[in-house]
Amino acid sequence: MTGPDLAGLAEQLGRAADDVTAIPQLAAETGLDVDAAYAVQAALVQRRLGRGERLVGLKMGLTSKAKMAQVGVDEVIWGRLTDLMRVPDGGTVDVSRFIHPRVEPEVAFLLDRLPEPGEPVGDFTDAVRAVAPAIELIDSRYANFRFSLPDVIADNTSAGAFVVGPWSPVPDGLENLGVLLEVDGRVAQVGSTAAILGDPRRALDEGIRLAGRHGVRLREGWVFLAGAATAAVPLRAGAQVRAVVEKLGSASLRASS
Ligand code: 0L1
Ligand code: MG
Repeated sequence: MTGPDLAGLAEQLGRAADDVTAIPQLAAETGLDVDAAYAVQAALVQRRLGRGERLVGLKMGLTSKAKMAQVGVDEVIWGRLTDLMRVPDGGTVDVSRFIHPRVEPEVAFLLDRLPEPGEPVGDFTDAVRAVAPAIELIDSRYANFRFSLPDVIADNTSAGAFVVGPWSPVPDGLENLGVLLEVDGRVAQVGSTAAILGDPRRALDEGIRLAGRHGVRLREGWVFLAGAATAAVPLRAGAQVRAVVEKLGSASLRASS
């Protein structure tokens, strides 16, 4: 019996993103499981690297109960970030590149020296050089933003774009900082960094552990998106978005009209 055509699935997902056209879910039809889905994700991102993009970090997904409830999936997942996904703080995102974009407020880490996979992070401030408020733009390549766990993993955890605000030294506590997502100056979501696995620092342990299972080692200088503190909100053309994290400041983007 042959397994799913992993390269073919990566190609379908890559074309969906290129053509800005949603596709039906793939996993149920093809018998894709979680391990095979991470292999599809690797091939999908390799397709981008083949076009000259560079790997610049890793993101965690579904780290909060709000996010899990929003998409009906209940496991923490991880995906890859490339340089082309990064939008400067205060910059404009071309929304015509995305199918049904949503934005969510996050906390970003700038990685320093990291332990081997399987070893505990130990002192967080040895592993993380700086912390920043961030916005992630997610965009599922599946119709109606609906997917199973293997589907969303294969789709690089809906990664679309991200903005990182100003870096600060790691503050004393990160586990219960207030978070706001504003759209056009109005509060759209309110949350706390406690929603990110109880403490965003835990997301790094999980990222090292889960990515390590697939042979991926986090690198010094990478950006690590720890996960969203609230549910995501649809990004409309022309919207001005700001994520504010207590003690860390804010990050912002504008959606092209
Ligand atoms: O970053 C995230 O939490 C997204 C993970 C995938 C689920 C979604 O698309 O909302
Ligand atoms: Mg996210």
